[in-house]
Amino acid sequence: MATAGPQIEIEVRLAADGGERMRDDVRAGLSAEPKELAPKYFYDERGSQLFERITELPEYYPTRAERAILDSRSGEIVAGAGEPRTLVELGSGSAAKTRHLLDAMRDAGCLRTYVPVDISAEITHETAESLVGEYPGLAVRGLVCDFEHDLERIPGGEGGRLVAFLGGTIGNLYPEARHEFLCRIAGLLGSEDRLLLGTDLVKETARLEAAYDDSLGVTAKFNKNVLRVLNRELGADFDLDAFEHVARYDAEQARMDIRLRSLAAQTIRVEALAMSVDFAAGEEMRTEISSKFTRRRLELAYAEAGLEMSGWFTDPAGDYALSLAAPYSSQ
Ligand code: SAH
Ligand code: AVI
Repeated sequence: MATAGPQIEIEVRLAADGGERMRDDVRAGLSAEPKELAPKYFYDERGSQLFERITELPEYYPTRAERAILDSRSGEIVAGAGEPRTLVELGSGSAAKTRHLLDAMRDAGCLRTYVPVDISAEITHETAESLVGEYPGLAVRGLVCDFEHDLERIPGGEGGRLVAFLGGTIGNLYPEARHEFLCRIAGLLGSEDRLLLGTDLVKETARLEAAYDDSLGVTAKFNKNVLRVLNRELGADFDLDAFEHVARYDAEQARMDIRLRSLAAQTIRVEALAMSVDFAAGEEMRTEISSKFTRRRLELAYAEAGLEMSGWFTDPAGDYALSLAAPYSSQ
């Protein structure tokens, strides 16, 4: 446990395995056909900063749409969640939009504890420091971990918890992993707890593809950042200029499919894995999916995981949705 001040406690679960999980993931991903890397490896300090820049791009509407909903409906959301004392946030990042929820909890007089849960240590520490300054009396109990593995370490809380998973990050999980994740969340929620989930909604292909292939090339840099991470962490020798960013909407699967395409035939050495990997010219390696939802599809996903939707909030254009959900037994 690392304690960063009287009101901040941050538990760091990463590196406990000496990077073994990353080596296993990358070895499996680079040996697979087609090759694939997990999106969680985008988010070192630079990756988190690039994501923050993405959220400000004119083409990237999800952050603005979610902020608009939180800005106008946080009071209702907090009331619908039973005025919880603890806000747990999965994939919290800079918690920029979270302030709306914290404000509403403070205004309702229920705010006690904020629990940011993120894989990026740097941004979690920065977020914790900023928030204790902004919300006098707030206790921050952070967890730096991979939320697909360490969800059960999230602290409990008296007086109800709101578990927020914002930004549409659930869309970055494959359907099976998403189902498992929702089941585990359902298992964690007590009868007074609620899930608040942000999901991007299905829309026309042109807008979706523009949101993931912006004219300034920030998303391309974000995508290639995973190669930098591998160069640094695993002693790989990826040349970032030898790959290009590809972002296509797969309408059948209702998801963005984000890849890196090798511009030439090349062999990459990954020292820490004692591995050489061949790429053919034009070969694509997937680095992320980003699923898009409809209300019906989400209700089904909830039902399959033992959850029931108890609130649905969208922006005026219907681009994005926040939904509240509770375990079946508490309805
Ligand atoms: N919630 C913020 C940030 C979204 S970006 C927003 O809505 O703007 C996705 C965040 O999830 C990043 O901060 C990233 O570090 C974190 N993340 C991605 N995969 C993760 C994982 N497996 N475990 C924990 N955090 C993860
Ligand atoms: C974090 N996640 C919800 C983003 C998304 O939209 O899927 C990540 C991202 N990838 C490219 N642009 C943004």
